[in-house]
Amino acid sequence: MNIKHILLVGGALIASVMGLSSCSNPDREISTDTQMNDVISDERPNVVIFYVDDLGYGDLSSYGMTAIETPNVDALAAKGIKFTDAHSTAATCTPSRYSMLTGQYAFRNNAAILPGDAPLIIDHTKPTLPKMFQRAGYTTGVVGKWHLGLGDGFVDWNKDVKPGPIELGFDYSFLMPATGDRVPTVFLENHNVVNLDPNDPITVSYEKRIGQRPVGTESPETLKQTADLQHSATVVNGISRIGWMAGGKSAEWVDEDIPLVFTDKAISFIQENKNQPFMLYFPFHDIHVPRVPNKMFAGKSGMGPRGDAILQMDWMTGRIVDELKKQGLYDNTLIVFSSDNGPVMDDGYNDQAEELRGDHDPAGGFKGGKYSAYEAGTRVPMIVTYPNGLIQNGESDALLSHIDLYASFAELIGATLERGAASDSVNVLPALLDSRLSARQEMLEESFTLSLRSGDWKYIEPFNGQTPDWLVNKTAIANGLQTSAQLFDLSQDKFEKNNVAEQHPELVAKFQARLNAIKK
Ligand code: NG6
Ligand code: CA
Repeated sequence: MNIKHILLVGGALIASVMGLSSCSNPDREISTDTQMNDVISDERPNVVIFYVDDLGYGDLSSYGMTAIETPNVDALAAKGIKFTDAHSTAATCTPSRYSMLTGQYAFRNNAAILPGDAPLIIDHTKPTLPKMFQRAGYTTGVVGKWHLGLGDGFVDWNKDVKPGPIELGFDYSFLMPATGDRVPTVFLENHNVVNLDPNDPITVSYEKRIGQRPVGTESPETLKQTADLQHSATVVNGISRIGWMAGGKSAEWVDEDIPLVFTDKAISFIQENKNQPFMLYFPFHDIHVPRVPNKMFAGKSGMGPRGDAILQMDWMTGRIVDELKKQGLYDNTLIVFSSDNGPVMDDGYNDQAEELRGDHDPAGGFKGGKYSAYEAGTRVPMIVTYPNGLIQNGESDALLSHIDLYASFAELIGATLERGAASDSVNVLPALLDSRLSARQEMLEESFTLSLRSGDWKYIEPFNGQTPDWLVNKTAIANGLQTSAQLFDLSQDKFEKNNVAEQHPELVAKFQARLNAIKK
């Protein structure tokens, strides 16, 4: 380990002991502003978080997929660290993102999947991951799917939409407000809807039908894909959505172009900020439903739109990584590539994901998938690259969670955590940089219930609560929601086939006591 970069931030000496090899970017002179004075040098890395939506552990060729190739992501895996026991914090999107950006478990704030008109669920007066980067002098950006709510409860899409990412510490944001399957189907740049015609204002309702657009239940002939009842409200661009929307015609997105728009915005952000350290959070819409790939990828995977969306996601990753290389930034950028939860085949649209998957196992053998308390709910692909800072690349079985990025990045950039910030986040930076090192001993997995890993043991808390109707009807048991405790020894039983709770009542009691303590 060598002390490579020393800088004075706000008068305090911060020495960051990273294993950085020589890296000198002549452009990388830090500006002198009120936060930064007497700067000696700033070689702190940029940070890019590629956060794919619903990508399963087995959905990359570097993680065993044979049906199609993901060469751009595989190239990252080949040069970086490929984690085999890394986890999203939760088995669904909103709680995962909540935890990554706050360093706190989502259950502490009852963060669950949000409707498209929900208020911002992160308290913007509290510390956040992007604010931590900002305080340390980084420029921060988010481009992609948000799904953490916007506004204070009465959002008017025709005015400044806030609070949102800007108030949470992002200098720039370009968003899909919720999900691709939820209205409003418009982009938001910073505080405003893009291309909105003031004479055609947008209204959104999750309660009742509004507007003149067709709805999926009445006009199936207008649809590119049919959908379940939940996804059969307002039709935009031949896709019926959850929720109703009126107005905003000129602002509607075209689903097939979303990958191009997001990729271009990310590239512009990199170009504009190449001269100072930046953090870019890039949450993909892919491979979430509705899967409506661009014509470059439609029909190319042989597995239908879900496979095509994987190819599209890989292409987007490649373009952004290429831009980092073109700008001479790649070597000094720490890239995290991962997914917000496990895989799902049918998530509401008839896109034949199941019928066309052939032998492909999106969960890579693990039990469950998106929504599930079993491993495939949160065990996701995770790759870290950072040529100037990696100590040892290769495969790592370190146990870690995305909730740890907050504390780990603080260490990476020499920032101190504010009091009370990121209280559930553990600094696992050494393991992010060295594939030989372990990280956590214990880790929580959130789903509709809670699971606790302790080394190779996995405990699933009994579940007696309520789930949404669509989950109860379809898959509650398959998702690990049982009224009695479940315990698995993953060292013998990686795929959670054999519940040994009855054989180990003392362990079950210990796990439950520990969970209760974490909850407090
Ligand atoms: C569910 C939707 C599902 C998906 C999910 C959020 C129904 C029946 N299902 O409520 O399609 O949108 O929410 O996915 O409405 S996530 O990856 O953003 O968590
Ligand atoms: Ca998701």
